[in-house]
Amino acid sequence: MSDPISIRFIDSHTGGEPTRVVIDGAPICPTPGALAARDFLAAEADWLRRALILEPRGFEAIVGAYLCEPTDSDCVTGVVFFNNVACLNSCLHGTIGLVKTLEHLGRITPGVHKIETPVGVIEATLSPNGTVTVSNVPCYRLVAEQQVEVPNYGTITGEIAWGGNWFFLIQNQGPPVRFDHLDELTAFTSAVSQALQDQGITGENNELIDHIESFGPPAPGLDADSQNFVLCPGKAYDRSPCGTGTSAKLACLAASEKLAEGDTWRQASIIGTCFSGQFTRLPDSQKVTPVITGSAHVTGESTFILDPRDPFQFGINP
Ligand code: PYC
Repeated sequence: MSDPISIRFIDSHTGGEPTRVVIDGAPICPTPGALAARDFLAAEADWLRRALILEPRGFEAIVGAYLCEPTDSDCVTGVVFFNNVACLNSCLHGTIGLVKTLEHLGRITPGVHKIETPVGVIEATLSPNGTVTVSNVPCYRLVAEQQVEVPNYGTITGEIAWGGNWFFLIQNQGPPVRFDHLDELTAFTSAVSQALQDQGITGENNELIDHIESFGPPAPGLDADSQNFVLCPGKAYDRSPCGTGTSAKLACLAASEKLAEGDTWRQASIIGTCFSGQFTRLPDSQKVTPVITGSAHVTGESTFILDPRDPFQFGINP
């Protein structure tokens, strides 16, 4: 029987949404680049994702981060984020958590840091006051009014947008966007997700729309323009306002001219935490560059032991 494997990691949360950054013990991807690392993780090292995120060591809301050598030497690191079901295209709450983790490790100080992801290079600015501002990849609205027939809910109309992941954005339909309606919101957005798949409604190039966002007015007392509930692939809800989701929202607001370039949008999450965002328009294009600001806190550092004698070495129901 082989020896136990030790995996060192640092945990943080961004607006309540956890990020687990692996800092030692992971298998090393032989090819540089975040895209190559995503393929490597999926094909050769999915056990790492399962061991770190699934119970008994994790739970469904945690997003893991695997660091890799970037192809672009201007980048401080490459990263692939993953959750309870697969690798993600991108994750901005995770990026904010990663930046605070790199600061905690003494690898970076306040300033601008480029990070390579599978969907492109993003730029994160760590401020002396501890907040992190991420300039995202170009984002855009693909469809302004997409109808989908959702069993038990009827016709739901939403926007389809790219924010680094594919989103279906629903405004003022379904259950109230309030924390005490979590179960109904999860059931509603899961039904929308299934209906989109069943009816062949996708992002560009037939890509799966794997995040569903439901928006409503902010709860009284919240200093925000809107409150959201975000269903992630794997059925966990985002405790943060979702950075890629807020980017998709900004792309929609830009496309419908409901927010001017440079103006601030404050997006509250279902638990009441906030990201603020602005966008700039890209020349000769319908695309925008969203810039999202949030804060994260390191919550712990630890080592997992994966013991070959443990029936749940790689998680329950891997
Ligand atoms: O913040 O972009 C985000 C995100 C994606 C999935 C969970 N959080």
